[in-house]
Amino acid sequence: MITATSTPPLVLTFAASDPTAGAGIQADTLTLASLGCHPLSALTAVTVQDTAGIRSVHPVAADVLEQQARTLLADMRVAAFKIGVLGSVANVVAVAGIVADHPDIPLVFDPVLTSGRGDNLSDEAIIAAMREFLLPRTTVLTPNAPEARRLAECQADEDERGIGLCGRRLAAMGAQYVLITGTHESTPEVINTLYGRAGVLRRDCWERLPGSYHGSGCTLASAIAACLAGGAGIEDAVRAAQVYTWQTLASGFRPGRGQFIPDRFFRTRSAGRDAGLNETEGTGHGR
Ligand code: PXL
Repeated sequence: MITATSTPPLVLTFAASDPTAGAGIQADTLTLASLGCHPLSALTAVTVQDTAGIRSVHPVAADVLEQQARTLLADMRVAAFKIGVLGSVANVVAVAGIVADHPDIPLVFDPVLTSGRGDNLSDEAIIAAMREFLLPRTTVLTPNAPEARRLAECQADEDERGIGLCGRRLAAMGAQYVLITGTHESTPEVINTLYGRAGVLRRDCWERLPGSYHGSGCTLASAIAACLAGGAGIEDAVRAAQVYTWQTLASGFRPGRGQFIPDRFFRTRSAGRDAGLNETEGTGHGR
């Protein structure tokens, strides 16, 4: 007999495929699942990449993207949206139209402009479309400091006042909350600052880890979406998502010749290790 169990919170992510599963839709899916949500996805683009860099980006046609999302939304009650790489101006406009039809669903927008390795993921036309169509509908915007400067058109210094100007400007452009991450800044610790319409709401400092990570921004934004979908308030969601993300990075692994990948299943894997399930040598071989 099949028994119905309760449905976990549903989070719909609009993102591009990253075959390494370091970033993109795979990163979102892993993060959302590990935090107890059910991940729905609308694919915006296909990338060809390995852990060392991106070879090419192939946007999905806007009408196909739109059909994916609208089909899901007609069937299921989504608790939060998360947006990552969109791939084209037409895709920005299509996603903006979809989320505008669901104004009560919180929206976490990670405005990815380049990869951590410097590959371009959004040109100036896409950035202009993000400003015009998506920022005014965003609940939590999660740029890193260089993205915040470009998006806000603000040549701000690295100091608190400089980056604070970008945060306030992005809030004035329509985002309800702006979490600017400090990974790319030269401070000894990583300082992440949350701005609201009235200014700074909280500032969190994190030990700077030595590795170079692929997908930390996707992990953070998806974790915020998962917490919001689970009913947390903005500040609690932002705090809990940072704790989780830092732990995934501290447990990160290097599967290839390039960057480290955050381990979104660090809890399951350490529990498995404790139970002796991940042992690669010793007993248990079939031959
Ligand atoms: O980490 C940002 C990001 C998001 N989405 C995709 C990516 C990257 C970075 O490389 O490839 C698909």
